[in-house]
Amino acid sequence: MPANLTPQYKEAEQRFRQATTHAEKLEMLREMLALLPKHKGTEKIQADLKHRIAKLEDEASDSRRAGAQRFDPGHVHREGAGQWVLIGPPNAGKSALVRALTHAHPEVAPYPFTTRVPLSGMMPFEDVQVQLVDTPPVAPNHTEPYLPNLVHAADGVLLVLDVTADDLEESARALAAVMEKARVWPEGRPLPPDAPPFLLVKSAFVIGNKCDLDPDGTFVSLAREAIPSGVPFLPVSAEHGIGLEDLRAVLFRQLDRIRIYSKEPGKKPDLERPFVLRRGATVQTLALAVHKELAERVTYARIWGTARFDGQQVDKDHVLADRDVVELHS
Ligand SMILES: Nc1nc2c(ncn2[C@@H]2O[C@H](COP(=O)(O)OP(=O)(O)O)[C@@H](O)[C@H]2O)c(=O)[nH]1
Ligand SMILES: [Mg+2]
Repeated sequence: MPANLTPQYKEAEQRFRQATTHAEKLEMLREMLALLPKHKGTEKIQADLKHRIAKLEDEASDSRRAGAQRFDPGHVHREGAGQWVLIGPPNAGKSALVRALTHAHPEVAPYPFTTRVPLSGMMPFEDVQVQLVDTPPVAPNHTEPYLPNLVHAADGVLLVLDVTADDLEESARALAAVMEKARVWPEGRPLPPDAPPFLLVKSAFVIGNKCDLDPDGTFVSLAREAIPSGVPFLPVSAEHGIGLEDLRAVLFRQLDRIRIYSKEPGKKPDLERPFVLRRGATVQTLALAVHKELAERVTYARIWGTARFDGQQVDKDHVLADRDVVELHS
């Protein structure tokens, strides 16, 4: 009997393959189980998923018993709507950007190698938060060996450059080498015919920082030429706040997430803390985010928000839209 797997299930499976940590793998397996159509044709897959989930849960409790987790600079626990990692040459202004956009306080200094380990901060945007990860510099003769792992696991990459630097092409090459090691290809840049297999295509932007030092735009246009084509270029000034409000919006929108406000029957929706889900998420994905057992029991929902709906009843496979208000029913 055919399994008839849905596109949402296949996407979850794809993300499972990309997951680098134990916790992410577990999360994706649970999502796959919730999204799997339950019928005779999928019984084997159901059993297999349950087996793998149980195994990972056992391993997690074993390692908790074994004591404190080892510190791994190549992994930053994901928080908020999504994670962007900033990479760039020394003194490009990575730390200054994270300081300006978040409440974190990485050290900003006019000498290189101030930042030794990744440091993350949460960037507020409207009613959500986006995670930014500041990292040690990428120099042609030295790169922290764990950087490619950070790039591989993030949702997107910001290539931060100082537009006034005179070695932009060399810096761009060093950054491209990190991306290559991470097996990440910038979205929008045409894939070469000899591209290696298993490349992850990810959002990437070049951030042309210190444009306050370039009032007539000369450096910015030279910088645009120095960087690979197809990667969007955003001129900003971390220290003077130029372009930062637009950058916040771009960083959230590019994550392709939707915000859903859940409500209980007869009560007002919780408009303070939306659930942030991937675009394409269904009523059932929301149920999984609310509580994993609810995902098994949910049968329908009532939706307010998108013009078409006003408390209208939809089934559990209904695809949600940004800012929908949803009441789950089991
Ligand atoms: N003029 C100007 N200087 C900046 C800007 N952003 C950072 N800087 C300066 O550049 C130097 C390096 O900044 P930092 O954030 O530590 O760079 P990082 O090594 O990439 O983390 C510091 O002296 C900052 O004050 C900016 O937008 N404009
Ligand atoms: Mg720094």
